[in-house]
Amino acid sequence: PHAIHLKDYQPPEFLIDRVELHFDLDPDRTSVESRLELRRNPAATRGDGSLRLHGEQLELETVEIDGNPLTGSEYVLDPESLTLHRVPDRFSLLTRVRIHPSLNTALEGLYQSGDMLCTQCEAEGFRRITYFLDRPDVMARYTTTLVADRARFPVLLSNGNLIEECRLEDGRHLARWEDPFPKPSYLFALIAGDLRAIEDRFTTASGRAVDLKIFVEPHNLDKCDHAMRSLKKAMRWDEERFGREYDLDVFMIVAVSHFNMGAMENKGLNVFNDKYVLARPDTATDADFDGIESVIAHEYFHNWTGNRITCRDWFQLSLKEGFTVYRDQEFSADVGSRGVKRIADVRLLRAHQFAEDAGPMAHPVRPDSYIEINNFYTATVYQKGAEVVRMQANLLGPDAFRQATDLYFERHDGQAVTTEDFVRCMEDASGRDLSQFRRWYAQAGTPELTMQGDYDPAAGVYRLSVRQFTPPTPGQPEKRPFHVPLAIGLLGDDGEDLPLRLEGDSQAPAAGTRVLELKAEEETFRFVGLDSRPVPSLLRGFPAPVKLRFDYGDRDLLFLMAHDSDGFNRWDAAQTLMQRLLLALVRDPDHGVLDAFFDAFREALLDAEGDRALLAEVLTLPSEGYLADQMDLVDVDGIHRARAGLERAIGGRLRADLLAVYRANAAEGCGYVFTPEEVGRRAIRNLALHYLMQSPDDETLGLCREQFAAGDNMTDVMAALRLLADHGGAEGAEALECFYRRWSRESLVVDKWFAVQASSPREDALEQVQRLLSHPDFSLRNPNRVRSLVGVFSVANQVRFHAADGGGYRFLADRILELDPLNPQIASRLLKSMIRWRRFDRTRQALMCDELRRILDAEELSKDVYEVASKALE
Ligand code: BAL
Ligand code: ZN
Repeated sequence: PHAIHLKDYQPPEFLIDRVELHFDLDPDRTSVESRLELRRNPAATRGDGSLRLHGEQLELETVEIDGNPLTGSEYVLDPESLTLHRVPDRFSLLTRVRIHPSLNTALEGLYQSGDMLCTQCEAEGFRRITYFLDRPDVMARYTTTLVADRARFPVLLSNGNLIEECRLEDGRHLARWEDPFPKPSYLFALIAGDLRAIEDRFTTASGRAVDLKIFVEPHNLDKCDHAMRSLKKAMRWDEERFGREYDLDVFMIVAVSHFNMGAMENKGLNVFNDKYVLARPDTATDADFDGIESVIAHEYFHNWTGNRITCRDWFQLSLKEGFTVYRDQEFSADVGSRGVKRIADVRLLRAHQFAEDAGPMAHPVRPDSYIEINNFYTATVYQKGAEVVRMQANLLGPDAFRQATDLYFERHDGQAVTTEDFVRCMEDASGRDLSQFRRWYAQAGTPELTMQGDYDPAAGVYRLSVRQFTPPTPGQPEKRPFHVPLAIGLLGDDGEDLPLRLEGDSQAPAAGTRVLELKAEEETFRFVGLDSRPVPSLLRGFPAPVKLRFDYGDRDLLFLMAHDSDGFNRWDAAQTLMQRLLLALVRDPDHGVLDAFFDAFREALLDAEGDRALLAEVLTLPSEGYLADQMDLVDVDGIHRARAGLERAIGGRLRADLLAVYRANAAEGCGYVFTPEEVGRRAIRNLALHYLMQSPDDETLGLCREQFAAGDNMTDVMAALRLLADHGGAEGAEALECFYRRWSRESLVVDKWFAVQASSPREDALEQVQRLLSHPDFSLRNPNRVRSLVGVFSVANQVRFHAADGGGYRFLADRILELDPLNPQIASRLLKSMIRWRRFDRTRQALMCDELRRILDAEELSKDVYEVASKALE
């Protein structure tokens, strides 16, 4: 396999203006006829004049140019393309191919999921449907005709508006769809199935009526209300916040049970992993409701950021993904709790993106090269990309940022553009110079900011010096300084914010947060007019994707935790304290825990006034994975022992308080509602139960059993099930058995049942996971099921996956080798939990490397797995 480089980008030699597709659909044998109107691209700079169309796994039957059939000697076919030499400057090309959806286990292109047929074309799936210029900078208008058996596939959908429907002979029927907007092939979609829809209507700001339809299999019709509510909220929000209106007469969502990604933003026809559509209070948790709201919004927002304006090439993926994640984050913050949302997003970034930046697959937000683009749908492109947009929004301020996004939509509508075009709009609308800022797109790695503060009482000056350093990443041994926004506050003795007056300021600013801009490798900021030593509140709201090193004393952290006006930094201070304590306990199990820690924990726990969701975040210990990331050499067992020990100690020492919180936060009988307040109430209550169950007695076990049996909502039932299953014994087995019996027909709930067992820290977890491989409900062909068992075990069960005997590694490598021939995308994703082997002890290093080599030695490895395994061993 060879790498593709950004520096080699060339505009396409041909453009396609119109596409007419005709599908004769059958799961075993589908015929695809395609008519393309092609012309030479006047902007093309290079080429030999021939037309090379992408195509994979297609059985070619016919090729015609302007109605004249070509013979086999007039074109060249290879497994990846169809090349036509000597073509006119403008012509019509007809091809007819056969494909086999039921044999398509990779779930790219046209495939069968259950009884339906569906497509996934991003990034390069369209070439498995027909021969095409399958690259995002070729944008065309599509008309799609679908023909299928009427009884088996009564619903036939594609992009755009329905323009014709009729019955045909032999029980078949036809539907024709026309999409008036030019689009790249990765946004093509079709669906055929026996589906039902819930329908609604949305009137846009300018008065256009849009039909909204969510299609699901008939038995899921009662689980679509939350998705529909979320969609309407997202449509209104995008009008109000970004001035973006929807542009077709109909917006459709289809829920599919076999899906590699979370969802896909195909024009007018979003196809979703059903996990991000289906929810009823008794089948889905608060986290599921939350995920649905944000993914529905994310895909909808792509209509402007991705579809109307798309990417020139796949190196620009973050142009649409980073911006759209930023948009969905802001939406969730506005409709839910802004503080809690920011914490959740930063937790995710630190856990996944920082880890990616520190490993062998580290890459910039705009990568320079790839072997397989599917490997670059990463936390860096998505989450760090969103942070890069957020920094620009904050540097410009809300008004200028809105002007800049308006300019972007106006200037580039209908085009395929680059991240550079995006930044230029930010500059042109605001007059700001972002030349140094652009490094965020080009340089990989997480900058480390080392700060030092010192107070001069005689002068009343607080000096804050900041040094930035970004560690080397593969292919980038040295980094140049970033342009980093620093949002900072200073707290006085009473915990109130002080005015941040810099030396040279003509007037004193108001007390609060001030955004400084770091550009050099090292800078010192001098704050004047301070009567006593302030406590600095650094990086408020997490203004940049960086790591902070500042030598806080424990007392300062406790002070910030209690007083900081910035909720994010109150949480961060608590996390730093807990992390510090846990790492000390890893190094020395006899380190002991001061009473002051339990006192602060109790004080926060009993804060009746506070936002409960925020409180639950503050009182949750950093995860084992996150603690591992803070160590040069990961002590797998030490981390588990220390964290479990501290949880037990909290559960024991604060038993009475936790019980009181558990009881005080009982539901008040109004049934399940998904509001920030109720989500917060359930979160703090289940956290209290979690701590209590770390050293359970008859009373807490009884509470847990009661909650499991009585819970009318999946949030509470799952919380109790997890605790009972981890507790083990007859109780655990019984709860698991009872849960399975009740929910065995609800696939998404069965996923939870697998996941609970896969993430259990119980010593026999791997044996149990091995047994579950032979469970009749387990299938390697369903990505959600694979993720719930194999993915959860390898990502969310550090102590058992990294067991010193290497059993976890062997298990994962075996699954990857089984999966790779079926579904390379999923196989390659699973592999990512074994690539940071350098951080472990020699024994584990050797075990992981053996498995990586075993994988690389396999015959006919996919490009996806090859790229990850080979980079891991470089
Ligand atoms: N475009 C792939 C799925 C998503 O990010 O929306
Ligand atoms: Zn996206």
